[in-house]
Amino acid sequence: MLSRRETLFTALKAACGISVGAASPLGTLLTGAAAAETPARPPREWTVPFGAALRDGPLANEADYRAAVARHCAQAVGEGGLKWFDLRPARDRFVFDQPDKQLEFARANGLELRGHTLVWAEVMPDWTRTISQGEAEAELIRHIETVMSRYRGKIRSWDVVNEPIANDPASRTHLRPSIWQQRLGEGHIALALRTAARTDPQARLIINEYDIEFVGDRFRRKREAFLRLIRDLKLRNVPLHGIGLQGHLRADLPVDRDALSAFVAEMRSLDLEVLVTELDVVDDKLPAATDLRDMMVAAKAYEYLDAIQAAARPSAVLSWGITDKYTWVPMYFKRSDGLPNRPLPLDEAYRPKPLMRVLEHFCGARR
Ligand code: 9MR
Repeated sequence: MLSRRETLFTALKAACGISVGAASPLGTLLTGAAAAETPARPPREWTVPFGAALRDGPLANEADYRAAVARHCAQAVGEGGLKWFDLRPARDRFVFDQPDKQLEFARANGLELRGHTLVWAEVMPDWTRTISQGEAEAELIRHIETVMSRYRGKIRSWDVVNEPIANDPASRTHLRPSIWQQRLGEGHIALALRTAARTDPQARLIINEYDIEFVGDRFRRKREAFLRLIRDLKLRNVPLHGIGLQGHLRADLPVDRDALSAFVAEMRSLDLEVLVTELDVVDDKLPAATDLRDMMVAAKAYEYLDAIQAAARPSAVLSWGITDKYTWVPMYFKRSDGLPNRPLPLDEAYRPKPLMRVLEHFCGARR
């Protein structure tokens, strides 16, 4: 009779063509109730710091949530809080309550808090539409100076610019439309980075982007456009220390291993650090069965992290949430069978899933 493990591997092969040897490292990582039984690795033992995005509701109201983050993470980042929409309800008001609370929690638990984000086309408050072309430069500078100086020496790594490349770039110079792009052109990116460097010379300045990793024409164009922007900034000596690969993986899309490794190698050759900033695995198209689905999610993250690791060790890996209980995924990728999505390292009861073991494998001390 087939063991549970063999049955799962057979199903995995049938569902997504991934062939896993029972004794292979991936096989060991993917299977077994052991995922739930393995004690969490204390964050201080991570060689690549692992972290997660924080959601403010449960952070304020749920002891289990706080305990899970403190137990598993060495880093954290606000899922919201530092975005313009949250921080700037009106032109003359900055509201720092959320990020202040995140920082307090991070510091109390020995976590490094990352800053997300200073420049992004999305979730801009309505009043920003009234910023004129003549005012845009001063407004952007004021925002970055005000926010970064408040957290100087406390938040040491910033997604200064988030998602600068067009969703489906028609050319290598095709950037995402935003009020900054409309008012100031591409120069707003260098302006933001220079302002950030002046405001906090010690901070690590990062540009963060998504959809860099898959097979397909749109993803190739996205990589090329991102690479063009990064090379251009480096060539002009604009301060930039690294890039963030968001890593919102689609379980149904194959990772372009060679292209992703080559991209990471190119970043390293430009002396840039590479972070994985928003890892999760979108499981809307996966089979319903929980065991199999969790394995497929973990296998996808393995495929991705292995391709990055083949070129360079990332300087941190953060998932976009810690528990399936709180995830953005159903906002865009609800399952048609009505089952809850399972994109994150811990299940809704805070039990580690196979994805957590994959993360421990890549980030853990014994590697
Ligand atoms: O997960 C975030 C969600 O809760 C917010 O409503 C949304 C808008 O602020 O942003 C989500 O986070 C996004 C991140 O900031 C940038 N990359 C994509 C993330 C998922 O949409």
